Amino acid sequence: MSSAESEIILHNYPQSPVAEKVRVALGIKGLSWRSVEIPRLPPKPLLIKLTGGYRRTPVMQVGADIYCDSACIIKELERRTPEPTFFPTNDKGLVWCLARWTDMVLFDLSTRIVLGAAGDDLPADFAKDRGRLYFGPDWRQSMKAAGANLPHLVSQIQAPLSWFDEQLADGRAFLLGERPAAIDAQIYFVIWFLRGRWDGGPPLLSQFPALERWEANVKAIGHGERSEMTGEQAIARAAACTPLAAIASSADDPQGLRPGMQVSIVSDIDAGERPVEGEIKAVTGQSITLGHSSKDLGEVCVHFPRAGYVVQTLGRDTLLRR
Ligand SMILES: N[C@@H](CCC(=O)N[C@@H](CS)C(=O)NCC(=O)O)C(=O)O
Repeated sequence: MSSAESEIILHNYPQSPVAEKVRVALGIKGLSWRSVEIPRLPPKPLLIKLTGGYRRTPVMQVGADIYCDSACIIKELERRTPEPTFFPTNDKGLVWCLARWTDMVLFDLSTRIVLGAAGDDLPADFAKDRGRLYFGPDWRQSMKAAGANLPHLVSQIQAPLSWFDEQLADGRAFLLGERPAAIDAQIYFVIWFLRGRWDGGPPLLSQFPALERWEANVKAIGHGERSEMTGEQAIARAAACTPLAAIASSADDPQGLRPGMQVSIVSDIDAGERPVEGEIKAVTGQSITLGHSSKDLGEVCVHFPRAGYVVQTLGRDTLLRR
């Protein structure tokens, strides 16, 4: 494989907290990577062409393989570059459970605080897009309610912040000890978001000295070695490469999913997102890979986690969600 084929490309934009999670993860591994800056708001034609419809940030590309969702990205980075490991202690399974909680509960709470506090100060197009994405169909009402309930929401984030502070109180450099781990990035991005995007962030965080010391340690890791690339170059890269995805399936898939089936996949949150459609290339209990192709792109494989996503065989008309 040529070095270009194995080059890591991250489709991201500077202000994205979930992209910051992955940038720190790349820093933990000390990796070189290419950054494609994508628009902060749709339309995102080049990204959508690669993913087949997934519009969230970030997306990782390696050749003609496209990895959607930070959980999928972190798993793939660990597979491609096992050392230094993201899991320096024997707690990998528990750490994934915790990371799922930070993605769902903690990040959701932090978006409610940041967007609820910003309220009418948000530009109208941004409020409309993120409102629907994070607050659901009745987003105007829910976002107003978040603003009105800010003291309650802050009370809900205070406990997790104190748990992190407790974990770090013995002076350790990182959450699991002296070596940085995936979970540092998977928690840090929420702290980065609260500090950078909400006036109340810095005074709240100053109540947690061990957490602030850790935050500085994580910040000092940096983002690895980054260089820019254009979206057009990323498309050309995908077109020039063949996807790696191996055919994999398990006999006891609860939905009977198998390679060759045509399916759609979308987040299980009602966020108004467009499902990605394609043919299953590989499916396990943890991940699913769909193949899709277009004239100027050739065949690409798009990888998703299984947890948090609804997969449906095409032809059924009811979308199952949580
Ligand atoms: N579960 C996804 C969540 C990604 C997510 O919500 N990212 C935010 C940015 S931080 C987003 O996509 N916002 C809308 C956008 O960028 O268009 C992941 O872990 O990657």
